[in-house]
Amino acid sequence: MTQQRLALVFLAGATAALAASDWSNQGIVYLDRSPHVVLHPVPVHAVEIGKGFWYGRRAANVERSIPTMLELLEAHGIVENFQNVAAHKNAPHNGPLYTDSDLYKWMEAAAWSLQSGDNPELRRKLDSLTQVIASAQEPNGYLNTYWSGDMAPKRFTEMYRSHELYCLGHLIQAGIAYYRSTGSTSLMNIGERFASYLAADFGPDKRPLLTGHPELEMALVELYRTTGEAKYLHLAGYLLSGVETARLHLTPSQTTYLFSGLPFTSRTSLVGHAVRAMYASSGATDYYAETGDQAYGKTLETLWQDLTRRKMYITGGVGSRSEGEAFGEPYELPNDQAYGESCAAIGNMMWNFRMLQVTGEERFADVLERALYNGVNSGMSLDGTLYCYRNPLSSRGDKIRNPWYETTCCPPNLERTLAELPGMFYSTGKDGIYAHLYHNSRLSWHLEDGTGIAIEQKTNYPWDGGVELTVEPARQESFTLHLRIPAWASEVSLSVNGQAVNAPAAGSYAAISRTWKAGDRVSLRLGMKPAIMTANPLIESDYGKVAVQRGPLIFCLEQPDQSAPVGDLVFTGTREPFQEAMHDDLLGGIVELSHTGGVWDPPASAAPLYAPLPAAQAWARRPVELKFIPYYAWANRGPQAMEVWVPEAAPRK
Ligand code: FUB
Ligand code: ZN
Repeated sequence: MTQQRLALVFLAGATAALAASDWSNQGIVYLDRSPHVVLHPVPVHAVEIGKGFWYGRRAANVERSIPTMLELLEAHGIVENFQNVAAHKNAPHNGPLYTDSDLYKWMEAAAWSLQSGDNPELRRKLDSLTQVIASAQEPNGYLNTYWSGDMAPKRFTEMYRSHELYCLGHLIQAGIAYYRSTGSTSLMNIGERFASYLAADFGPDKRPLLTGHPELEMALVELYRTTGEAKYLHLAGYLLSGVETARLHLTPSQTTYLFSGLPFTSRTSLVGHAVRAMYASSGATDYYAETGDQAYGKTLETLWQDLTRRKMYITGGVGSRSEGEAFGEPYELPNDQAYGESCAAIGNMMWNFRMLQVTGEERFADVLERALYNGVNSGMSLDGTLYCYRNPLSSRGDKIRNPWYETTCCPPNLERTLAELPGMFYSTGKDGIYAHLYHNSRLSWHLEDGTGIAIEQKTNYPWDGGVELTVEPARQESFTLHLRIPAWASEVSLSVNGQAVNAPAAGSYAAISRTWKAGDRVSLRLGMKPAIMTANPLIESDYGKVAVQRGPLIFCLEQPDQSAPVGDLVFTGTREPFQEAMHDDLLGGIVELSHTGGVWDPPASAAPLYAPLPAAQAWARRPVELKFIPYYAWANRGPQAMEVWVPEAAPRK
């Protein structure tokens, strides 16, 4: 344990209800006692992220995003809402009715960030905010600044839209994060008091309850894991059981949109509000991890197939329609109109992270990584101060990044995701350890038999697919090191202490079983040949188009790098190679890909709207070089035209 962790253990001694070793050992989800999982994620503090891709993103998060977001939350009166309720001032509520959750999400981000670097000032801020929040809580545990004062009589009467339980879910998650980072239960206790009130007063034989916006389900399961109180697991099960459709007079269109209010196990496809569906699926996976209820396992698999075969963008983004922030029909994946809310891509990651722990199957890590590097990563600007709410895959140059949104759910969600990221790198399993993500980093943890282990990764991932790992068990020990071989890897080679080992196929974990000793070296090479990707022909918006993927990154054409308008460009010569160049001074340091292409000449805008085929075929196109940048980096040079899917055409004279 580092000095900093020791200091925190000491600091927390006075307030921790559970044993110190307990809280500091818990990951972003704590599965050590969960009977139906294969893997157990390591805590955030166990992985120190070294220089490289995520180092800069996470530094911007801690140095700029987290501090400026608190200033904005304060400036918009979000903290004041709690002060007003505490002071019984019947003042107008600031922000939308769910905005308590934005502060809670910010607190969760700040709390997880403490595990990668203590910050006494931030801890003091979290403590003082905790006091403000506590002072707004009612004696029976109820807490929501919107449904207070004049609105109090309407509590629990409009749960299809009230977000009372959604806000509580975020409060509990923030409290758990703070507990796991410092041992202080003060914030978690506030959430627990509210959850305890719900468990006592609501249920099948009592008052009916509905999450309306799923979120509380996963928070309750995590609260159960943290406190051992079974009533929270039962409450989560009751919410997922969706038995209150009739008592709450819910209509079919409500239960579709809300992804709540019907039995989760009756769902056969992803419909309605995308964030709600992703959070519900995450909560249901948590519930399955504790109960092993096969009906949940079956439904989760069905929904995952629906997601990955019919409804997910190549960026890992989800949610096709602006109207209702919703999933569309199968294969309805428009590029410019894409909703692709940052929160939905984060929900996709959260769900796949949980499915990975439950099953140990690599396919879930692939989706997690796809969303992380692309549809989530695009959500925050490189300097950490501007955010995307929508993440389209095509743009004519609309302004897409803003410092603040009236509905500001995405910015603190992105912040908490970056803060907790080290907790997604490794898991332990009964026979050894699993590496899911690659980056310069050092793991300091232990195997499940208690043997200490450190793993040093040296790599330039995701720019380069070479990863050198040095394994340092505390004593010579037989176990299996499972290394993820992503499905995208164009070639794979593997050696241990210089001796080649049979590498498994892409899309699996390489299981290296041996007696390990300190200093053993593993060399992994993942081919990152740029791939020209095509879409299922049923995706109308991508028909006749190609996208470019290299390693985990999806690329795009952005206007500043092109010699002609992006909308006039076509991809040609699919057998020709890409040129790859690392530019340290472009967009924070990226690999840029160049490929042959064509441009309409004269420009397409000069062509008639419709023309007979021979006339169109005679339309000239001159060769041009296309320059691709990673998708996540777009819109960092102001609003710009951009395309992920580029029309593909045979070369013409
Ligand atoms: O409703 C609360 C949050 O605001 C949702 O998660 C987002 O999709 C946005 O609607
Ligand atoms: Zn959002």
